[in-house]
Amino acid sequence: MRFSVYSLMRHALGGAAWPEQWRSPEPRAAYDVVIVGAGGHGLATAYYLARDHGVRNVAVLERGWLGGGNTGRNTTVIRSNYLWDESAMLYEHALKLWEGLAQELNYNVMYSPRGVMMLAHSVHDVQVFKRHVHANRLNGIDNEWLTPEQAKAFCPPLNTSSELRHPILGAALQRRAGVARHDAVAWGYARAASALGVDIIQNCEVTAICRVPSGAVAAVETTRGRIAARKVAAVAAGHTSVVMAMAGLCMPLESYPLQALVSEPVKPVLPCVVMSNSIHAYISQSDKGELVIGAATDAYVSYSQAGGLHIAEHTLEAICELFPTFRRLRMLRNWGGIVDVTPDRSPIIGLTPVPGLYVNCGWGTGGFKATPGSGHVFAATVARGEPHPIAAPFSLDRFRTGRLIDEAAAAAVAH
Ligand code: FAD
Ligand code: PYC
Repeated sequence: MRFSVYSLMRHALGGAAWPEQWRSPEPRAAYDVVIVGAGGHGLATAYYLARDHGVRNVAVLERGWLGGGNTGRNTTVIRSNYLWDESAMLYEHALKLWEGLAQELNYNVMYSPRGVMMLAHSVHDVQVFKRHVHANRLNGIDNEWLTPEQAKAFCPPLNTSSELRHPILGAALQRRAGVARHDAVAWGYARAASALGVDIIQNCEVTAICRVPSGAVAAVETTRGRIAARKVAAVAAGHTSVVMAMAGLCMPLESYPLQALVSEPVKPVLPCVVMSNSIHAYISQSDKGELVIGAATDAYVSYSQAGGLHIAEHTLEAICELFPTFRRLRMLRNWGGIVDVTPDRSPIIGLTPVPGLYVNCGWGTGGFKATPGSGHVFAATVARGEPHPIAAPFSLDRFRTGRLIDEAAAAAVAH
């Protein structure tokens, strides 16, 4: 059964048509779907392929370790307060799945809807966030406007003094939004997918995508040998451009370092997530007690998994102005990830010009929140060979047609 795809392809190609460079060694295995990247999105895709579409002959190939990419490096903010209808549908679909995910996976992903508050510091901010509040409510998504006094009541440590260099003029609050435990999400999906028959192979980097003369994908070359595949789904986050180039595709993506840090752990002091796009900082408190603080992307493209120190310093200045009591805390550790950013700051989910090759990428600084929804609609897209209705607007083709989904203002941190 495992080798049926390979045998069929050999038969279809009549042996002689099989390109010389692939003839030896023979593929070690053959799958209906090979997923490149065992982050949350890749693992969720595998899980929903098996659960909803009966596609269980699936391999998830990971060059490092499971969840060791952005999934294990992010600051876990989950929200669905995006501006445009297409995005609202996508992120709200994900938020609804988050609400039942621990039960679904029988794994505690520690989803905690403690509220995400976005601060407005200028007339422009106020206008933009109020526009989001109205747009969200028209889409049935909770979001409300708070005065500075109401923001202070919701988050007592917040400094709402009018003496601030960037005073708080109000805030948009999504109460159903919150945080989760990032690595638990990867492990939860991995365990559930594995239980349904999916193979998850770590330390297995995809180094080439092999295509038959008609152009369709047929196999991937990896550091552990060749693996035949009827379909290949690239879910490689910051390295998507590299993977897609293996199939001759140039993607509308730029890769940037994005960094975060945590303080030493303290008793519960911060009841919600607070974000400030204007001054480039956001903060929450993990269940371990650490204050989780995120910064902006670096200004330059890079594959280095570490952001500039001056950017972290700027973020800490902003945090200390917003929360003067946190000045006394020490930093425990910092880290970075590589995020892939599209021109309109919205993801790409769907088919590609290469038959059998699918892509899920471009989540930039904000894909963790989408993990369940992304996997769910991408699995349907890969299984059926046509876009799931929620995924359809996020096609690669939109960069040709010009039908972009500009979510720059909803991005949590400036980039
Ligand atoms: P990843 O988890 O990166 O998985 C991709 C995997 O592909 C990696 O494990 C990688 O090793 C593997 N891979 C790459 N190339 C190959 C290859 N050739 N062969 C095999 N495997 C390969 N989003 C939010 O919604 N909220 C947040 O608060 C938030 N904060 C963030 C903070 C930071 C510091 C960072 C870096 C990101 C943040 N994000 C946030 C963004 C979020 O982390 C990502 O959008 C999301 O995790 C992407 O998930 P993924 O599964 O697509 O990618
Ligand atoms: O998209 O909400 C978000 C986010 C927070 C931090 C980084 N991204």
